[in-house]
Amino acid sequence: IALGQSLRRALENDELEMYYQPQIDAASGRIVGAEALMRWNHPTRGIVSPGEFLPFAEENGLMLPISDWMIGALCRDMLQWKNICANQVRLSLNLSPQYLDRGDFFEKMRGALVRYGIAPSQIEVEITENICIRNPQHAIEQLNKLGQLGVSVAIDDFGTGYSSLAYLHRFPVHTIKIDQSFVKEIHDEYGHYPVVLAIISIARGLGLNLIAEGVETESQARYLRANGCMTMQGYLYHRPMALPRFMDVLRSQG
Ligand code: G
Ligand code: G
Ligand code: MN
Ligand code: NA
Repeated sequence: IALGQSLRRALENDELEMYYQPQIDAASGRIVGAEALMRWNHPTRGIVSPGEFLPFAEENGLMLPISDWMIGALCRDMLQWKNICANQVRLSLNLSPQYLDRGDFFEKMRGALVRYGIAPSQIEVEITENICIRNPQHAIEQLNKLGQLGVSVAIDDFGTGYSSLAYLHRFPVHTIKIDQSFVKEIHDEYGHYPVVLAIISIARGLGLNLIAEGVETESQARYLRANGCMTMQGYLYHRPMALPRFMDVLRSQG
């Protein structure tokens, strides 16, 4: 339908833009990473979120060109912010399973990193647990390919999808992200939230990094921190923002 057609045009007209949401180390208060989130600056509808247009992209064969565009855009943006914070801020990007299914994603990504001179260790790729549903063996191969690229891998929305617990220790995974639905349930820092504690304990047991998403209140941050989750992402700290603002925020933390 109409959105699909105009999405094609949006790519050509440069209407897509990457936003950045900082990830904060609770101990130091410093920005240690940023998640890249896509936005569509639609000429009449204003800013459209990827939740609305990525499903169209998937159905209309636009996911691959959009992902290729995104990787180039991220590399160009990173070159700018590298001047401010050297290599202290890692970039997380979301890759759709469709993109990973394409045989040449490895070459595409490696090509972009080499072309822009970006160290793969500065990149984390977020995938959802559901990548394992169809074919766990294939998923392991894709994750191994990401590992060979030298980027790290985060499981996004952890705990909401297909339970990959049986595979987690076999996957080359570095980070799990506590889904915001679990964080939302934390209303009282003195309460007891067993699902959150279980996820923290899984991460600790497997030696994985942990990031809490959707942190909106001080109580949530205090509860997470008291229980050993030290990296936070959410409106309490920063909303996703366009590159110029993000660079201002990086500058202001010195
Ligand atoms: O930022 P927002 O809440 O609108 O994002 C909605 C969803 O879209 C999230 O689940 C997020 O993971 C996904 N998303 C955001 N940016 C990208 C992107 O660049 N690529 C892919 N594949 N998904 C994205
Ligand atoms: O699926 P994924 O986890 O990649 O999506 C993250 C989404 O959550 C983004 O669309 C982002 O805009 C949104 N988000 C980030 N922080 C918060 C928050 O504190 N509260 C809410 N409600 N959404 C958030
Ligand atoms: Mn994500
Ligand atoms: Na998530």
